[in-house]
Amino acid sequence: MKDCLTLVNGHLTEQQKNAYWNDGYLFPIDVANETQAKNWRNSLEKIECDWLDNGLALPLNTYKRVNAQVVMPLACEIGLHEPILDAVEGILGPDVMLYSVEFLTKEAQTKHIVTMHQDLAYWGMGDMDNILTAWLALSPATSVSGCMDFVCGSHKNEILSHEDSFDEHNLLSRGQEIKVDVANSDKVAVELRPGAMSLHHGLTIHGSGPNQSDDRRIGVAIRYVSAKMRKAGGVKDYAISARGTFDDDSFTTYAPPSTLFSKNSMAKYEEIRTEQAKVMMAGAKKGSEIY
Ligand SMILES: O=C(O)CCC(=O)C(=O)O
Repeated sequence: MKDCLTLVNGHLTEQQKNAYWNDGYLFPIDVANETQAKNWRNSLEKIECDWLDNGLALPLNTYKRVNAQVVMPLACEIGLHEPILDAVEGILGPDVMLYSVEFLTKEAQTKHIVTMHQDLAYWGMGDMDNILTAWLALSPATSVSGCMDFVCGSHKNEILSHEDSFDEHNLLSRGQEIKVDVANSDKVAVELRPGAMSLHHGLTIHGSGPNQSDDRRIGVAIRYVSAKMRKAGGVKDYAISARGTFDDDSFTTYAPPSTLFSKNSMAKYEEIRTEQAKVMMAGAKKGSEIY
């Protein structure tokens, strides 16, 4: 595993910012110590234990897998964690919104994978440079446990053609995969210790293999947009204000939830899910739900 990058007072250096724009990613960045990462993991696992069969309108996994920040205070706590925002600000600038928090778990010794894709292929974002993903490890992310692989410089492509597989072992909503073969030698393994994160551009080609380890591989993918972001076709979307200022032209903002799965936050979740599904599942041959 590579040593974590040295930041200056928690902020990215010019050299690190340049590396992000050149390569389409940056890692490993230390944003939480071992105890903090363990506490977050424990809180997530307690929710999984308490709420698995607890009468939620949708399967628990749906809430964890997309827009968890709408209904889970834990997701907001992670998404608004200052050291993460300090690094994100170095790329997106001072006005940052929290767009989505996604808990991406691969159970020990399972076949789940993420096929090579570009995030922006289906998100309907008009603007490619004003969105990024911070992916935080809550358990060791290694080549054995199914860490992500990035393709260096691939964000310099436009959105490439993708194909939907809807494979049951694919963690992605449509099982989408770029129609280009990526050689193993072009893949950079994004190995992270718990509490470290990577940043990646929305056009960076990436995916991940199965978890062949004896521990769960737990990651939190946090999507941020800058206040400059405008969605294609003037479509409005939803976000939580994280830092700085923004106008309401493109994103409707809403407050972080104060309690887990509250009635109000569940109604907001449904509203957002319905609106986003119209964009994300446009043209899909099967189904119209996001996850
Ligand atoms: O968690 C993974 O393995 C893949 C995550 C991913 O595709 C993403 O964060 O964009």
